[in-house]
Amino acid sequence: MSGAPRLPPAARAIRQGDRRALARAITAVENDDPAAAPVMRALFPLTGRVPLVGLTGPLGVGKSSLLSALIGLLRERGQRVAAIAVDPSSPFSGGSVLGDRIRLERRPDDDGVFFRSMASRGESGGVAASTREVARLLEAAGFDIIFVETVGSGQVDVAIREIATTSVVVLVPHLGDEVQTLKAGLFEIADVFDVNKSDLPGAELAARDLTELATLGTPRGGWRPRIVRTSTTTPSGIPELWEAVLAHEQFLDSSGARQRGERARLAAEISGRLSSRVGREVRRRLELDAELRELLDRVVAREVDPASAADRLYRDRFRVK
Ligand SMILES: Nc1nc2c(ncn2[C@@H]2O[C@H](COP(=O)(O)OP(=O)(O)OP(=O)(O)O)[C@@H](O)[C@H]2O)c(=O)[nH]1
Ligand SMILES: [Mg+2]
Repeated sequence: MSGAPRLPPAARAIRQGDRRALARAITAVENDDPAAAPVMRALFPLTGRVPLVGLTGPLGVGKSSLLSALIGLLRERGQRVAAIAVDPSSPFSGGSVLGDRIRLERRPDDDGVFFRSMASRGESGGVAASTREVARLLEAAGFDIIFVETVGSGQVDVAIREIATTSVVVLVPHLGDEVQTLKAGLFEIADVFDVNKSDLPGAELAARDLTELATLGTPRGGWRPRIVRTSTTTPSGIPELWEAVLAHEQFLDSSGARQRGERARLAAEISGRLSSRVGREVRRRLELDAELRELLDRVVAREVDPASAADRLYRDRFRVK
């Protein structure tokens, strides 16, 4: 491995497949531990080459079951697969989250699979950034394909586009009303639509409906979303789902969209990090810095409105020169 001796010990251990070093680094990233920075810095140049496949969709549509089925398929093909499940922020949806863990972690003897659950803590920019960092660690550890399962606050996670190279939106037959109203939004997100639970009635109709919409819409960046049908219970359609993902990955390479997408994601990552950091700093200084506290006092006294206060702060303190 060229350059390997210059890696910090923790980064080298990750490259060599040390699972404990990998788990420790992931925890450090999740906790915003400064110890993660040198490891991330050293590994970054080695990353950005593997498919990062996002699975999103309403609660209970079968995302985790599909993930299990896809992992099974890819393991048979000899690929090393990692999966990150971004938990919904509410701890009270715990039942199915626990179910996910049980379903996915039951491969204790297989070192070609790695599964990690991550808490999503409010700020979606923050989740996207730390998910991408964890994905980089997994890539550096030698995984060939990385999956991310998320449930967004609006049922489908828009932030998945900031993470994934290919986004799969999973739906079920008889799309509910809320999904109907989301449809336009779904087309902004989905590279692949999967109608799962196609063992239930109505799957064909749902798939046809989506196909029609996909044909009518303008293809985003030259790609028309693929529509597939799966059932994890039968099981059926799993290889076809993977084929659709690969077709999109190949499109990214042949069209030059991969570089453009990565550039946009990295720009979002930098600005997301910067704005959350500036936001924290401003909140802290509004109480600690005498001048800023006085400004806040004046806003509280209704002498200055919040927008003018923000304008003034931006102008005086934060404008990028
Ligand atoms: N009939 C049928 N049931 C399925 C299928 N796939 C999953 N299920 C069931 O749907 C339920 C939810 O499956 P999960 O895989 O946990 O769904 P999920 O989308 O990961 O759920 P959350 O992570 O809680 O949003 C479980 O009871 C599964 O057994 C399918 O293809 N057909
Ligand atoms: Mg799940």
